[in-house]
Amino acid sequence: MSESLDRKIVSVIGLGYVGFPLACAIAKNKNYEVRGFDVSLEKIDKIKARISPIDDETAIQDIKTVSLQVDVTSTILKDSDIFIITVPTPIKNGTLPDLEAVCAAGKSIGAYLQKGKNQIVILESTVNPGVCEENLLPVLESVSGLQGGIDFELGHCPERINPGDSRWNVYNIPRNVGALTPHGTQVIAEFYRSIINAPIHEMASLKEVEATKIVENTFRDINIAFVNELAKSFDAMGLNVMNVLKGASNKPFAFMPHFPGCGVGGHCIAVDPYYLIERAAQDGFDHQFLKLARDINSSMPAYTVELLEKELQKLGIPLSGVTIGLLGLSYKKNIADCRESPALQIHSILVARGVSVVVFDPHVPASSTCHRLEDVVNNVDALIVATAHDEFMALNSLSLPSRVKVLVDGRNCLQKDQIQARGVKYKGVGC
Ligand code: SAJ
Repeated sequence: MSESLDRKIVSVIGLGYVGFPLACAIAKNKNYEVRGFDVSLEKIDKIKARISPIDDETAIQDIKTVSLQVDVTSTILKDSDIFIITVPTPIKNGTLPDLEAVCAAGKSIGAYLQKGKNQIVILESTVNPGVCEENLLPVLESVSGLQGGIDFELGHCPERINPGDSRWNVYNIPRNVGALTPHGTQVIAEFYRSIINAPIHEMASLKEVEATKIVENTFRDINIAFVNELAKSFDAMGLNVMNVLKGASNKPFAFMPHFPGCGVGGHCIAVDPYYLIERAAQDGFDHQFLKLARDINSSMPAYTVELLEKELQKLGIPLSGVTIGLLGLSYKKNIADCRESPALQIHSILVARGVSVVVFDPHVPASSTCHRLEDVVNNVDALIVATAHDEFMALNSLSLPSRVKVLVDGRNCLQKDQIQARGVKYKGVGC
């Protein structure tokens, strides 16, 4: 590929919460003609109608003005100079990395790699150290018959999109870059510098770049596990973990607060540690600490149901005989994504215990059995808040019928005193 990046065709494979904002950002730079490939016809049709397929304010605005050629067939990748892979990297069978989408993208791209064009393939999806060279590169080389690092470049620039974040977006989040060759790292870094107004850090090792993102998210998982275990300990001790964390947070250095809750969901934090655990095991290392943190976080949905059962028992009410209002299905506040959501696990546990459950999530209407907060609270004996949606803050002032005996706040997001003042027993996670 020539040093100059003028008038280059850039293809983005995977138009979800990572790929779609990225495609829009690239299209805003007139040096690029942007193509988009996704297997979802629904996404493609929305984009063609200039409707964002994701709930992201920046992307919702961008799609109104940028030019994107999108399609569900990979022929749209033909003649691309740069291919960017932004497909999901989930887990399968509970804890195993699933690289199916990455390898499928590699097969599609491999068909369009041509000798002498010096094309670039960039993986943005979150993966463990080694995936680029051990999994993706062999697919690209076998399909194209070309050699990575010589006929084409392969690089990694881990995505850092934070769904629902109004401050950090694709344009202003710093990025790390690595590639098979130092020259490749430099060219890819220059490409990202042409679309992102934040530092782009060139790293010497492709595996170390892959490791940065896994480390970032595993760091978050273990810190959440720490406060979740504290919550269980302080529940037994009768201490309020939120007050303790608030106090610890006024230390001006060396303390970064995380908060306990009904569990860790999403396709990043709840998933990424398993990629590192599994890859390290291949080299004979057992990540005991990371696995323990995953076990603690995975125990929180059941712990939340336990808290409810204990509070009902204190009132002489068996769990099996009540109707529960489950408020929130998505894994994080004010978004609709339910992947790995603890709320879904809480729902399954309640149903397995023979409890009737009324579900309301204003961001997930299709899976809700009720569509107004008032209708939930007027028809249940107890409530579990599993997602801290803004809409649920109304519970701090909403009149609650005498039938509602207990409210378990799975995100410690409500005002305990205001709830209790209306005769409802409030129990938070660790408070
Ligand atoms: N959670 C807790 N306690 C906390 C923080 C989160 O229980 O203190 C739970 C959330 O409720 C949720 C899960 O963990 O169920 C994940 O929450 P998250 O805020 O980490 O949100 P994600 O999964 O969207 O993580 C993204 C990640 N961004 C990327 O991977 C690029 C992560 O690296 C960010 O740190 C995170 O956003 C963020 O900071 O919000």
